[in-house]
Amino acid sequence: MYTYYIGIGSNLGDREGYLAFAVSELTNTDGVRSVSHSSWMETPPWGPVEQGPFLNGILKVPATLEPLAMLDTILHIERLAGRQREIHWGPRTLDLDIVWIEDEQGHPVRVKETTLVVPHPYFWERRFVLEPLQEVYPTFTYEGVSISSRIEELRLLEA
Ligand code: A4P
Ligand code: MG
Repeated sequence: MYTYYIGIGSNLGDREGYLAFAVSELTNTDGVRSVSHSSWMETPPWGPVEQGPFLNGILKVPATLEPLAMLDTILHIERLAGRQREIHWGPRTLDLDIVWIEDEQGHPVRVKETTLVVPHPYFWERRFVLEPLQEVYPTFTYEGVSISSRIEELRLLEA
């Protein structure tokens, strides 16, 4: 059994509907035990692409699926939501990214495959990931730094 922390975001169309769709599809996936999630947060677009605001959150998903099988699952759900891959970092109906994985003992699981890198390479730089992650995992620490102090640091950097 693994615990997956999956970043979810949408900034096109019925954003809330797409997030609810992803929760329901994942809940009905074989090998997924349950899906709980943070609140949905309205966030300004991050990165170089000019685009509308996102609705973001984090899903907490205990599952027996291996990481590459979980990746296939979320890519399939993105496709069902009509996701088209055009602009890198650009607008999307639904984006699902595996941010963090723990094994049954609560140890981090690291993955470095051509199609999957976990922890997600930018997660520690992004408030739109860390703020909802803090809701579902308040004791989270990364390389000795607590999630609350990292969020504070990012807020100061952006101010
Ligand atoms: N891939 C590798 N590692 C992973 C992982 N940990 N989780 C591969 C999921 N996929 C992973 O992704 C391309 C490929 O990455 C996948 O096929 C998989 O094999 P993609 O979703 O098609 O590409 P993308 O979305 O253009 O890139 P990426 O890196 O997912 O974009 P990001 O980093 O998600 O950035 N601002 C706000 N406020 N909120 C947002 O949610 N999102 C983005 C997109 C930009 N700005 C944003 C937000
Ligand atoms: Mg993605």
